[in-house]
This record gives sequence, structure tokens and C-alpha cells, in this order.
Amino acid sequence: MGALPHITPVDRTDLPPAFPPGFRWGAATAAYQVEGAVREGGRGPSIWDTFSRTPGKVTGGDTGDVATDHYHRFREDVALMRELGLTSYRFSISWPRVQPTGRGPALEQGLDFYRRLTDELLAAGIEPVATLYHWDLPQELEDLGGWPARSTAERFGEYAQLVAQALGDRVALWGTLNEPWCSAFLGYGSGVHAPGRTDPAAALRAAHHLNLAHGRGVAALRASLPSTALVTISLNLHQIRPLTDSEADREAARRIDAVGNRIFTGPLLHGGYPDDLRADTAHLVDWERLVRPGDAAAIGAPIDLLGLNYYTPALVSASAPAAARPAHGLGDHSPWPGAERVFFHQPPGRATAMGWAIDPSGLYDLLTETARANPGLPLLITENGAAFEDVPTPSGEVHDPERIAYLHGHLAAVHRAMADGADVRGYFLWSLLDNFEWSYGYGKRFGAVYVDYATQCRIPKASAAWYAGTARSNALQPPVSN
Ligand code: IFM
Repeated sequence: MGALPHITPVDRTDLPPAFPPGFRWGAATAAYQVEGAVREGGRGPSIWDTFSRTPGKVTGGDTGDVATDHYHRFREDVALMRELGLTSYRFSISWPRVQPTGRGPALEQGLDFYRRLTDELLAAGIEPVATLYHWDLPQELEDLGGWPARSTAERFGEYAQLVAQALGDRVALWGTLNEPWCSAFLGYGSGVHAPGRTDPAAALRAAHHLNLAHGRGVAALRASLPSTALVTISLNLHQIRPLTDSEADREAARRIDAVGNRIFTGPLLHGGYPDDLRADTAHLVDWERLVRPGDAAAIGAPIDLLGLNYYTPALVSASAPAAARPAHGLGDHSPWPGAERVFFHQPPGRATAMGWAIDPSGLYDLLTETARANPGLPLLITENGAAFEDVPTPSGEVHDPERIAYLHGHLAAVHRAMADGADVRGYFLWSLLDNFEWSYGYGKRFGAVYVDYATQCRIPKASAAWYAGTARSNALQPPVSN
């Protein structure tokens, strides 16, 4: 027998970190931020049309009237997604396109837009992921009381049923709400989002009715969709860190956790509203009257995946050293009922153009903590990304090394969290395109694709090419632009 050939062992540390087969590589957008065409196809006005047209509410008086014109350019945008190697596209459905007043029969013209979009995605081999509500409440429902009114949750259930019946044959992954914390507490608490109300009690009622709407939505989706369909909700759970280990700072963190996180995860995943939240806010709402028999069961209906949106951690304290912002930080009114005397600090280190500290360890902690608290519940990162001051070169390229570094750092954190037991099924970059960044208008660019708003020309940034490399190889590429 001859000598065995010498085999050089593969140095596995040279290989880029791989993700499991079937991991979703997506990008996300939201209807009002990208579609434009606000007066086309019979669409009714939403609270964001009203709010953005109110002087002083949005930087520069920007509105979503045209946005990125995705309504007309979706074919071009789907072609871009295909070039980027995306497996999935998370978009939201505009409620006032489907029901212009938020009630009554569906407008076929509105549904047709989403039929065309999903057909185009499927033809490109891209999984459509539909969110039913990303903040564009029909104005008429706001006039009838908005989210602080229980009837809005019932209307949402009817809307969910209409959409599921129309698109259930082609959409297999559904989200009910995006970031209900923002809808409730920025919309009705600090008032920096539509509809711009500043009433802490109304904000808490809104939170309950958003939870109830989610429950009604899950029931409607389950009733109309095949049993294989997956249902989720996207929460922006705050990754809260006390400034010091003092009892007072830990108490500050507890209060923010109660009204920022557990007000949603409590009823959605753990059977009801936590006692400490009820106690913190007892002067504002009568929880016994607000939560009716049957609500807990409706809200707690099982979901298939939990969607998490993460951007930055929050550093909080009980007392105010020089540079801290009170919990009123987002406007003159607090978005944190029951925690108004908590102070927010800028975490050390680099920040994005939003002023948000860059800290991938927050995403690692969020994933591992959420996984530990909810064994058996798969997770999906439905948003993560960063705004930077992107400027095209004279030859029309956009170099955004900071975004590549941000995405690389956060995806490395996801990979590490998965190695440590978090069952993460996919990652959606926020955002596919630069778009209307709510009260900041068009000044903040989160896209992997640059949009020249004067011409609507799309320019994939260097980060888009980098993300495509990672998506296509299903393995985290080094943070260099090619
Ligand atoms: O643009 C928003 C999105 O609509 C919801 N999540 C956060 C993003 C960045 O602020």
C-alpha cells in the first residue's frame, strides 16, 4: 500500500461567518415613506398627509406626496432588489389605499397595486413580506377618535381580513403592526409623529388598542390564510441600560422598560400587562376599565415569529447630570407616561446622522435576552440600518463606508447571538431606498440605494454592493467596499 496523499487541512478561521441555509436577506420600506401618489387610485388621506401638511411639523415642510415614487417605479425597484440578491422584501400596505375612509368595502384599485407589486416580486424570486400597518391611519378614523378609541382596533381587524383575502394566495409572511410604541407614544404622547396629540392618557389607551388591533389582525389573518402562512409583529424594543448600578438608575431603567417594552411584550407574549406598568400609570388610566374581558386572549394569540427593529441602545438615569435629556427629549411633551422624570444620555462613541449611538452589542443583547425570555419563538430582524450624510461623487457614485461598517458590525452581532442560541430567521436592512424620514423629512438618508429626489434616479451605494455580496454568499463579507 502506497503512502497516503498529504491533505492540507482547511483553515476554517479564514472563511467568512456563514448563516444557515434559508436565512432571509431582505430590505424594508413603508408605504407613506416611499410610495408617493397620495391622490391616485382613489386613496384617501391618512394622518401623515394631514400632519406633514401642517406647518412646522416636518423639517422643510416635506410631505410624502411624491416620496420615492415607488407607486410608479416599483418594477425598477424590484429589478434593483434582484440585482442586490435580496431573498425578501418587507413593504407595508397603505390602509387608506385599500379603505379610503378606514371602513367599508375594499377599493379594488388599491389592492391591485399590491397585487402587481407582489406578482413582480414573485416573478423575480423575491419573497413578499407584507406589514398591514406602518403608521398611515386613515384620517377619517382619527377624526372618530384614532387609536385612543377602541373602535379603531375593530376597524383594523376588518381591514386585515380584506387584505388577507385579496393577497393571501401570494403573501406567505405577514406583519400586523410596525413599532406600535411609535404610533402610541410619538403620535399621542410627545406629538412629534402624526396625529400630533400630546395627551399621556390617550397614548396609553392607544397602546392598548394597538395591541388589541394586533390581536384582531392575527385572528383575521388566521381565518383567511392557509395554515402555512406565518404571522409576526415588529416591535422596536428599547435596549435600555442604566447609567450606573445605583438603585435609582436601575429604577429609571425599569420604568422605561415597562412603558417602552413590556407594555407590548406583556400582553402579546406573557399573558397581560405587568403590575409595575399598571402602578406607574394608574394616575392616567383605569386599566380595569380599559382592558375588557377577552382582550388578553385576543392579544395573546400565538404568533409564528417576533419581529425586532433595532437601531441604538438607550442610556438612562434618575437624575440629571449636565448633558442629559429629560424623557421629554423628543419634543416638549413626554413620550414616556409614568417615567417622565427619567433622563436620557448620549452613549459614548460614534453616532449616525440621526445622532444615534452606534452599538452592535445592543443588538446582540436584545436578541439573546429576547430569545431567553421566549423559548421556542423564532426571531426576525425586521429593521436595522443607519442614516449618514451620503453625497454622490461627480462621477455619480455614493461611497458610504460608515454604513458598511455599521451593517457589518450589526450582522456580526446577529451571527454571534445565533451562535449563542438565538433563533434568528432573517435580517431586513432599513431601508432599501432613501425615503421620507417622518418628521425629519428627506434630510436623513437610510437607503442602501441613494435617491436623487429631483430626478428620482436611483444610485446603489457602495453598501448595497457590499450587502449583495453578503446576501448572495449567505456569509458575512469583510467590511470593505468593492
Ligand atoms: O424610518 C423609520 C421606520 O419607518 C420605522 N423604524 C425606524 C426607521 C428609522 O427612523
